[in-house]
Amino acid sequence: MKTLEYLLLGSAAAFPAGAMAAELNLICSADVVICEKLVSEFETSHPEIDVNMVRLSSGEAYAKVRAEARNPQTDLWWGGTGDPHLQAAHDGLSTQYKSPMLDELQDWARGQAETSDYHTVGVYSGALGWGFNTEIFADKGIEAPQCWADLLDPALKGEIQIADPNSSGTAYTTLATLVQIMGEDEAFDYLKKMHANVSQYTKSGSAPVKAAARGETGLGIVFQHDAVAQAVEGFPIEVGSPCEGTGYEIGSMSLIDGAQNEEEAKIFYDWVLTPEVQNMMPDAGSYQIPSNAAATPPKEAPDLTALKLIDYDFAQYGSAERRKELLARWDEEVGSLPLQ
Ligand code: S7P
Repeated sequence: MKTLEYLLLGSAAAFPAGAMAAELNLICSADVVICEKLVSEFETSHPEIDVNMVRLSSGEAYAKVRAEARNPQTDLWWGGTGDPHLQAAHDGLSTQYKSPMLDELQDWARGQAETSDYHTVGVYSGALGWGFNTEIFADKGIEAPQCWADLLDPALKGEIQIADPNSSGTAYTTLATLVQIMGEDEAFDYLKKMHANVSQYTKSGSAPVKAAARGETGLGIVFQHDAVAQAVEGFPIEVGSPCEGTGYEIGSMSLIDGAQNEEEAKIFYDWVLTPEVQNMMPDAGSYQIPSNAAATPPKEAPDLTALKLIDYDFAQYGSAERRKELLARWDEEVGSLPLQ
């Protein structure tokens, strides 16, 4: 992400003429604003390393890492929901790394490392829910939804957006959450009924609440922190947390097996787990709970201890078999239905 001008002028003191900058090829699966902030802060503090970053949704990132398995072009995958990181670990696409920062992390972040035999680690956490546009709801006289069941209200016809779980970790977390709350057959019945209210399945997980913020749809099923981000920006968005309970993510990070720039990847890995870096996340509109126990959770972040969280089974729903099975069933029974 360095400009030509920087390379020619700004780095002159750091690099003798003819010296090549070290590189890091990074996939970033959180919101693009935080991805760009992390890259620019890292390059400022480590001017010797030039970061090539691509922003991809969690499922797309997994697909890229998998497609590159024989000739890895990616060194490090930061952010995005934990399930596809666990699947990558299971598939041997990521490699074991025990960061010296591990002891500083919250139990849930270390737990993610233990579940994957240290092939991935938790970087942040956040709960699923929705954000709805209070002006659209008031104009149309729609009651604020309290529960997953309320999203089947015919008054919401054409007013819901959610991402496609094949590309989006947020939407896969929703699918896995509903299966854990309702049972698999009941969850698919529910999703087929809710389909009548869905106007679009987006590629990225946070797009639905961005659309709701701009008045393009009434409600987006998203991580609550992504709805908070829109409300903080001043959009008429209210955050909802389902009464039946809800799932949550352990956003994760994985070092890619066979990375061409493994040393640089480890430098970024350790750096991004520090409290100083995690405390910068709200500056980029990112309101998840940080994984370093010494970092300060943003004051705007939903208080996860006050929510009705399910005991999300990360090992099962991050397993390659279960994820493939649920996505195939979603394609066949929900994704194939015509939009109204
Ligand atoms: O915006 C932050 C965030 O919600 O984005 C990640 C998400 O998985 C990326 O979007 P996709 O659903 O498109 O994969 C979350 O990990 C993160 O909290």
